[in-house]
Amino acid sequence: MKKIMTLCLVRANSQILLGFKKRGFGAGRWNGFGGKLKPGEDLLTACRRELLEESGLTAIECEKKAIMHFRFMDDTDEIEVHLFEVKEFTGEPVETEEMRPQWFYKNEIPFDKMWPDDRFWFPYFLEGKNFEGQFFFRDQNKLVDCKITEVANVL
Ligand code: 8OG
Repeated sequence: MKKIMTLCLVRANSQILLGFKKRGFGAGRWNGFGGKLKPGEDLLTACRRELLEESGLTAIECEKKAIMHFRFMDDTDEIEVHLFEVKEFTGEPVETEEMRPQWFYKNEIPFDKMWPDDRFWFPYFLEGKNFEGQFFFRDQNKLVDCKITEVANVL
């Protein structure tokens, strides 16, 4: 089965907003904001909802930047993550029970406290590229294979 998720990265004043995940899948790591689609929900609606729920920000515009496929050795399910970028929003970041938000400059991104694949694809995102990625994990801490391709348009 395929689990479809959104991931939203907010950019403002040369900084990226990340949230420290306090509970659930990926807890203890910094990440963008996102999660599973609700039944009947489209990607954009889910992206805006998750961003608001987890950071307190309302997206004015979301731009699709990437599609990433994650497979784990001990799990037949595949995770498909749709990455969006938000450059315009209203509101101020607020800490929620799930996430503690913080702005980071490009050279301060805490890759050693993020998903292990992020250090490979973040440079594409930071350079404004669209891309597709395939990632294969042994477990949640060990990435064993990764392939990233720049694309003109993300489907
Ligand atoms: O609903 P939940 O918080 O469990 O959603 C997980 C979030 O984590 C969702 O936004 C998708 C995202 N995510 C993965 N894998 C990876 C990954 O390898 N790197 C990053 N940066 N985010 C990921 O599911």
